[in-house]
Amino acid sequence: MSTIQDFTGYKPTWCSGCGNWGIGMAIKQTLVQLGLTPSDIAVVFGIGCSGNMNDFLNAYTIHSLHGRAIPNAIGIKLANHKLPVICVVGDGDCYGEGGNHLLHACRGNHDITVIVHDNRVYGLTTGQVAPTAQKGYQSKSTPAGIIEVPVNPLVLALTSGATFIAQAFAADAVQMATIIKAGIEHRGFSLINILQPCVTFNKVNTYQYYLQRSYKLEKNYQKDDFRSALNKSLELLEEKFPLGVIYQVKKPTYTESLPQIKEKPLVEKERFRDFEKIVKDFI
Ligand SMILES: Cc1ncc(C[n+]2csc(CCOP(=O)(O)OP(=O)(O)O)c2C)c(N)n1
Repeated sequence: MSTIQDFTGYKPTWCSGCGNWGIGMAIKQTLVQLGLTPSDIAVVFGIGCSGNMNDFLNAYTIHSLHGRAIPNAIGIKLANHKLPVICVVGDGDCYGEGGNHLLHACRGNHDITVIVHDNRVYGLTTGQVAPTAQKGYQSKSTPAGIIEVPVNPLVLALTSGATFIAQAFAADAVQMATIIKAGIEHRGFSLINILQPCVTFNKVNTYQYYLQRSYKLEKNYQKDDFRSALNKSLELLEEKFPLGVIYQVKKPTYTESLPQIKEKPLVEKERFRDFEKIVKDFI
């Protein structure tokens, strides 16, 4: 049985009060609850304050490129679809630079869990505007206010084919852990958008801001109904934030649909075990 300590890496360098602390703890709690050890899971990080968790979490990790966590995660999953694979990324990373990868991962129902730290800014590079920021939001990169309308990640994922869509709040570690666990257990593509206050660079979308505008989904909410999920996701237009699993349906995953690896993962196939030979074949 593993413990939080087993998953603990270096001491985080996040600002005090940053929502990332809660998210980091919820991820570790989930991995313990799932009975995993650090070598049972692959975690792919993007670049950002969120991506710096690469050093703070002890597991098999890749600190990839900005916007490129998802294709790395898909690659790992294709090589070994028995392994749980999660991505930890920022909103700039996943909805901006890597937006294209998100769309196609949803379309393929790739069995990965994407956890997005949605702080509406580029935190690591000191507060430029990110794609989820509200129109008119003033930042050092948009002193007169952002001109573009915000990306709605929930609608984007839903209409692109994701089979699990959830939203959580960085101040509620218990609900976050429940949702992350459900996302990892879900077979198929899961997007978990976490509302994460950036206490240093975003003075608008604060803890208070989200506390006043968020609510937990009703107990009788039908998460397998596409129209209900669409309506819930559209509430972002009014800055209302439903928290919980907004959509979940069962559909074949990408690897389940791929005849070549139906019978066993690529890594277990004899001819892929001889790494020296594969390298020789290519050079
Ligand atoms: C290809 C590329 N473009 C830009 C950068 C510079 N860069 C590093 S972190 C970052 C912003 C990160 O913002 P976000 O993804 O929202 O994560 P956060 O820091 O807010 O957690 C940028 C633009 C980079 N490292 N690589």
